[in-house]
Amino acid sequence: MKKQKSSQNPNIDKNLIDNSNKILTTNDGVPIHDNNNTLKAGNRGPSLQQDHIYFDKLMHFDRERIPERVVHARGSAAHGFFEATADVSEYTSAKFLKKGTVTPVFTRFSTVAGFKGSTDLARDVRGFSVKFYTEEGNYDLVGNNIPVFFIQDAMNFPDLVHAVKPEPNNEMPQAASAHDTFWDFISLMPESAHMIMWVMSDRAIPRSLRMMEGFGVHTFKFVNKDGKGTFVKFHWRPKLGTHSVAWNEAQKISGFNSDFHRQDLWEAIEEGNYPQWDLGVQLIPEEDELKYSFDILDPTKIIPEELIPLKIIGTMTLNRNPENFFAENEQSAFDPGRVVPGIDFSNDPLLQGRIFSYMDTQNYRLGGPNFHELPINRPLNGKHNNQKDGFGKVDILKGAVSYFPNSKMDGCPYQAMLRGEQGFESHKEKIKAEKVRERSDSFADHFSQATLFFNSQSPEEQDHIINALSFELSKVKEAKIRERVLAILNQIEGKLAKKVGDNLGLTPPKELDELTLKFARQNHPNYPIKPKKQEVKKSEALSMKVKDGEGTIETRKVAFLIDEGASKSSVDKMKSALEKEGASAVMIASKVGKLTFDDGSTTEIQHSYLTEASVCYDAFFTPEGKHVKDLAKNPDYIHFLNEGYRHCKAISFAKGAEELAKKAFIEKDAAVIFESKDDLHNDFIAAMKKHRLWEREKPRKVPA
Ligand code: HDE
Repeated sequence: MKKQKSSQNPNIDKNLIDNSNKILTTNDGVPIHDNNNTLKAGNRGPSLQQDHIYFDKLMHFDRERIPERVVHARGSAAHGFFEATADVSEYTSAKFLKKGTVTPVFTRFSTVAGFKGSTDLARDVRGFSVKFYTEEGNYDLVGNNIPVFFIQDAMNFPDLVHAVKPEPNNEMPQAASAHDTFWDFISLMPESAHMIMWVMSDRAIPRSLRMMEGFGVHTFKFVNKDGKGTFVKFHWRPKLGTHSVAWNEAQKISGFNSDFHRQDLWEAIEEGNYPQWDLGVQLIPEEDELKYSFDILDPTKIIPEELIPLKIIGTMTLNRNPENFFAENEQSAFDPGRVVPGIDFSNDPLLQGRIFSYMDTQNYRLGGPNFHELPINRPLNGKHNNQKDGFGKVDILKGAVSYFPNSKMDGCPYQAMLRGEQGFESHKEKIKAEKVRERSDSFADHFSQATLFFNSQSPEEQDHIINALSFELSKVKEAKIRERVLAILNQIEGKLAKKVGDNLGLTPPKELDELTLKFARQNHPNYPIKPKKQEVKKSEALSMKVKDGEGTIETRKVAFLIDEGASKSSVDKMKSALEKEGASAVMIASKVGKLTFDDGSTTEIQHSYLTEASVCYDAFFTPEGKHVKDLAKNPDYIHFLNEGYRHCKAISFAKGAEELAKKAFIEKDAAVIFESKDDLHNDFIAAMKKHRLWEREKPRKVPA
């Protein structure tokens, strides 16, 4: 897909600095004659205090770091636009959702627990934040790639984060939940059971940021022009499908290329392969607020799509990489409290707590209250108010008036209501309540949806969850913590608990641990409370398995495994078949540099079996040619293949190259394509469309 870079952010363009053909200056614009030597008393003497040029440079350098985000520190971001495609005026007056409206966006994806320099492929939730620069101010949809959360009340958030982050005494482990403090916390918080199923599933190790769903998580409210509210859940659906890597693969990618996701997003946009997501909403009439077996205000619950299907209301396209990581990605400030007319909050206690935290942390992280004036955060429709001064003020407010009401400026900036215009109005809601610190018992069903998630997975996906839990819990040193978690798993699904228990050499306790119950009873004195009958037992949307006849290979990278003397026509035929479907071919050989094909033509090789890893590719093709006998003796080639086979990827061999499969550990299956037995190009593409043949894992785990 090649698209015109349409909607861009003029605030970014206006502030770009281009140094080409410019003289080097100090921060005050004074031209610098010598940028190599400090000012000294004699060329071997001490430095002088009057060296304003050196001080100017070092003063800035010494302050070049700002605090990283306390969570979601590592992120990758891009600009783009959102186009509204459906009429939702019945539900919301938000102007950017009016059918046909195009709104610039800035989107940041992140991992949660790791530091700014940690690996992209950590097992973790991914942040999915979108800033819409609408004509009525900025709207931030600050979501995740998982539709539920660990906790129900914001009061527990710092504890959750302290538990998952590296332990405070030795700052280990980095970007990993596989340690005692995280699982200790989880074992005492049964409300996290549903989220744990998602985080232990392959959702937590995406193939690409371009292949993840996004969710607003909380229930929000749409408000229409008559002030009528409708509850709404937001979903982003990637056009490329939702896909993940294998855990063994994720660990290896972290070693080979810890920027794997960042690079993938950057390169796709540079190449014009602009990632796209549809925005879907689930709409819940206000009168149905209490209709379901779960509470729609509880952020540990989904609304199954079988109950309320998605309505697609627009599409987001990311089509421009940032010019500068710090100015755009690092200084961007997302805040779920930033809503525009037509969108409001629900009373989800987690969401309510978030409304304070983001602006507060941004005030600190970005050095004061004027972070809204940074180009990346500035609303495109301009801002007009009497909030003046403070660190780093950029705007220059004209005139003597900075108060309201005033007569000297004709009451300006004026309130929307004074001139009959639309401003943000909070949705009117009747509240009759006592002031309490309590949790509603409608939040007390901690396991039914965890069971729904597990039961909705394919058998292979279930195995991955079992393996992930076994991996994580095996890193936990304290046996009691493992046992408490096993007891929780037993409430979700007996077989699941038993299999994880077997891997850990433990029998899962039948009942929740006394300590777990003690903590749960702080919120629900009668815990456990019998759950209501579930409306849905299995939900297709929760599985990532590609359905028959679906799937795309667009933007997938196929490694062509070649060497001197490979057949040019065999390579070209496969390459053009793949390119027709939007995939690309990367040549890999024994050596980097020039390679000669059988017809005497040459190509430049950038990656060799030694310097590149199979985990960076989606599928493999070995063409025919004289290179076959050399490859048969090349252990790095054999390792490449075996690893790809272990990770359940599609592998194809042209005629004459098929014997190489035997040298490796490879046996014929639905995603191993032999030209003599299959339709080489079409069957290879069909296997790739399925993403992975996960069924291969069970009978034949490869020693790779
Ligand atoms: Fe966040 N979260 N969070 N969070 N969150 C932050 O804000 C917080 C929660 C999410 O790309 C922080 O500017 C509290 C849920 C994303 O810049 C901080 C609670 C969801 C990002 C903060 C939550 C998220 C953040 C850290 C519980 C999914 C990255 C830096 C009440 C719906 C935004 C910052 C970006 C970042 C607080 C729970 C998503 C500390 C108190 C649930 C995607 O303010």
